[in-house]
Amino acid sequence: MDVISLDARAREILRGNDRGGYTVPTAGLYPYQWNWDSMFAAWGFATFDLDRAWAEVETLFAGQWANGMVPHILFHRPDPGYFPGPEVWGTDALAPIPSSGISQPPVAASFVRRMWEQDRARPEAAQLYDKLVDWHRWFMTWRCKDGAIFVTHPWESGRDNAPDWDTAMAAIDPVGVGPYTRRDTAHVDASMRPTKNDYDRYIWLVERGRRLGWDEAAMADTAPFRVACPGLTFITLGASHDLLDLGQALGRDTSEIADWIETLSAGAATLWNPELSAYDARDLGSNRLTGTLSNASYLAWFGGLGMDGLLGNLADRLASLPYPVPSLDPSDPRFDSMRYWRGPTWGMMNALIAIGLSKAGHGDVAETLRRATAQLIAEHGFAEYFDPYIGTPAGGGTFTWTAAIWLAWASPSAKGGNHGID
Ligand code: 9WN
Repeated sequence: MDVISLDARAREILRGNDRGGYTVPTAGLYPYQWNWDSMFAAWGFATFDLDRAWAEVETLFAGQWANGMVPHILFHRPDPGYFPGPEVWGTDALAPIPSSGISQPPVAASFVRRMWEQDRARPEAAQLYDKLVDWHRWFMTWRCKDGAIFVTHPWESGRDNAPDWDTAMAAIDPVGVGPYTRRDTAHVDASMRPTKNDYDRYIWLVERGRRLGWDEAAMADTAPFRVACPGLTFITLGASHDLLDLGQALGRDTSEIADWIETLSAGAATLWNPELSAYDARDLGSNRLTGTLSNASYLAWFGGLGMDGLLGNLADRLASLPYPVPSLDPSDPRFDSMRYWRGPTWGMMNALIAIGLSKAGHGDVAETLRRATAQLIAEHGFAEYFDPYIGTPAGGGTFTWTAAIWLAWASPSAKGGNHGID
């Protein structure tokens, strides 16, 4: 397929996954609005329909809780094809739109900033600004320890079965969970998905939150799962930089955001693993680093940071693999090239890594990554994720965020936002 046809196909995928004001990640497997997927969708829509792009963000923020949390899933319409649905989460008393009880990486401010730059006369960014600040404040209040952002459920990281969580997950005894029926393995081969062991613990954590009424203070007491996440830390940090710039342009007092940036920039050091020469996750239960070099480690530049050694490490990866960046270091014994966040390449992570590289002045490396991602999608389609060695498409097909990052960044026709990725 040539570039014009690929661009047209990507737009067709976004339109096809549009359910009216929100976009599903892919039909069947994920029938609801997911938080960070939606923000990539907005970035993609913004390349050809800015009205629709803003509508996506507004629909997501219509689901914001009074405490500032923006849920990771909004269950706009009932759908029996996904488990766990709203009845399992039990958030009715708190959620303006039926939703999950946890959040997801707050990339929103970064894409809102880009959309605002496309047309500064539009009112949406100013209208959303306070909601974005409230959400970031929720992360800083309830998910920040020693300056790093932690997850209370693997789903909150967006990297569900990443090895970062293995030790903390193993410490959970999922007593009393279920019985339940998974739906994901009816859509996708089980070898590409998390295991039953993982799911028992995912559901056990949801049942615990529900039992505690999703009261953050109550859940923080004796929290069974708390892992500081490099992805969440760097995304919250990078998005805070964008929020601060936006706030200043809107004439707001941004001192609180400046404090968050300082806290997170210093706190990221607690995730540096000298043995890996990379940022790692830290299990707050044992206070130990997890020994994991993931694609989230390379989001440091997105957060405005970077460390000697990290760039060389990434350059090696780009040179040695046909379809980088793998979600786990291939030399790690836990690497599995087709299993979700334990090896496969994710186009949207590549886009975030490249945005960071460009911001940090490593435009040449960002361009290498863009070309590799464009080749992967052109050869293997708009899948959810891909085998990093042979490019085999995996997970769901006709995937929203893969189509979106194609349009906004990977396609040779993309303008690349305002960071010169073209
Ligand atoms: C649970 C929708 C979501 C993404 C996540 C990805 C996967 C869900 C699942 O799909 O998670 O939230 O059921 O597997 O890991 O990043 O937002 O695409």
